[in-house]
Amino acid sequence: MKKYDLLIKNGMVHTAVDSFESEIGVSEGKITAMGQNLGHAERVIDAKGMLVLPGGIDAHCHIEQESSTRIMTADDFYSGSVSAAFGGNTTFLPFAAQHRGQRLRDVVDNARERARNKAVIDYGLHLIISDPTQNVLEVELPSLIKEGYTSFKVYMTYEMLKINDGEMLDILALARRHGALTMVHAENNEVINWISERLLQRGYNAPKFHAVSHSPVAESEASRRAIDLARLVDARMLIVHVSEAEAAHSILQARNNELSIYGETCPQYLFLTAKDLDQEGMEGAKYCCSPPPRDKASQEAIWKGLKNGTFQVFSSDHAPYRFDESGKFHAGRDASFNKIANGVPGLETRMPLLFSEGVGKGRITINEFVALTSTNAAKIYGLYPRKGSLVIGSDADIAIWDPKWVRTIKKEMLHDNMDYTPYEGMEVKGWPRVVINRGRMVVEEETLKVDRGSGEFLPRTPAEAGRELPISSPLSPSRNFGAKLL
Ligand code: DUC
Ligand code: ZN
Ligand code: ZN
Repeated sequence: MKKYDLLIKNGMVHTAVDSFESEIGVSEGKITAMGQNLGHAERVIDAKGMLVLPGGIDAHCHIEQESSTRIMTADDFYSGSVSAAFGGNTTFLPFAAQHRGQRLRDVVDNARERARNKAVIDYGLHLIISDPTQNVLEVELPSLIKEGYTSFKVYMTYEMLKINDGEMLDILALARRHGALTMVHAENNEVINWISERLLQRGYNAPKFHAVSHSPVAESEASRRAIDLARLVDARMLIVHVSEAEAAHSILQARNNELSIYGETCPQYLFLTAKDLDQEGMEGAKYCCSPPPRDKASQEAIWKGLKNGTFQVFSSDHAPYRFDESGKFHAGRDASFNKIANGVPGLETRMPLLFSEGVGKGRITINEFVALTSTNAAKIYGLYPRKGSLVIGSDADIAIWDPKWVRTIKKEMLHDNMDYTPYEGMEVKGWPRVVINRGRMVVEEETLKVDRGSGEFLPRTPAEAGRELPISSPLSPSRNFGAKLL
């Protein structure tokens, strides 16, 4: 009699808190046993020499999404999810993006329809809110939060997306009442516009000036302001894609003051710099994202933040715009820096890059790697313990990593729908060989094994229960305090 559908043997299991030898028994998509000599199974995987990790959760990616200037991302829910899977992910969290004038309900229905027959791994959806009308705040958001859309991103920059401080307070207060989480793109729009105007007046149009216009001061000021607004109404907030030292410092300071402020960073702030934007012709457009890559000192500050508890989440911010008129050059081949589509791809390379440069080079432990790429996102975004760990009862979302697999990143080996990768030519050591989602073999022998549309939508739980979940980091988890204003 076969006891399990699947048994993983001889591997070393690593979670966010522990490393231990254990077999894993899987039945009907769940982990049903862990321990030694578990018995027989329909299918046995010998993971000798491999690392058995929770599947990755990419908590920030833009998939089949129209930008505010109505450019469609190059990846749909099929290519995006396939690419994510080949990079070790079993869950991803793209956005349902509201543009001004749109009903949130329509936006969500549309995103659900786009994902339904395409995603090959499990997915949830964050919202993007650009038009917080009374109806959005009083009717649509409360009911969508109850249905499992428990987090939303707001922008402090981009003309067609940005909200003002009063609107941010409305959203934060609403989020606090309903146990949702506000994610903030923190850059001061006025600062960016002020610098951009002066650059353009002087004829400085090249891609490299994107990094000049998006000054670190724009990011640090907006991050501080956003944190203060959250403090005022005692709301949880996650500052996304942090690129530089001062914003990172503000987050850590807020956390040390027991505010429920979380921080996210991304590969582009560890492995790229503003120098990448400074190339012949328009080549630098490939690296234009916001905030932009900075300098070596900023990279070091971001590495430090991954270690000292500033950042809980490491996401890709995959925003795939091809190097052609459908994407980067939607405003023309010789467009000035402020008209180039913002974003870099990174779903598939996020974890291998951090594994190789972080774990492989001793900057972070394997357990910190698991926390940053999977467990903390599950906790913060209401998916834990179903996702994000390897425990009895959780979904069998497992990535079996070969720590010795050396690969040179090349566009051709990736599975997204992009025509470049910013990490072309980088050598990495360590990549997942087998990726399993709810017990289904998704990737094996460098081949996709599941059907289009076989990923499941994940409604998420609002935070009251999740609010106090300890986040793995050297520093203690934050706890809200302050006036109960609301
Ligand atoms: N910046 C964003 O805010 N979103 C997508 C990509 C980018 O560069
Ligand atoms: Zn953003
Ligand atoms: Zn983004």
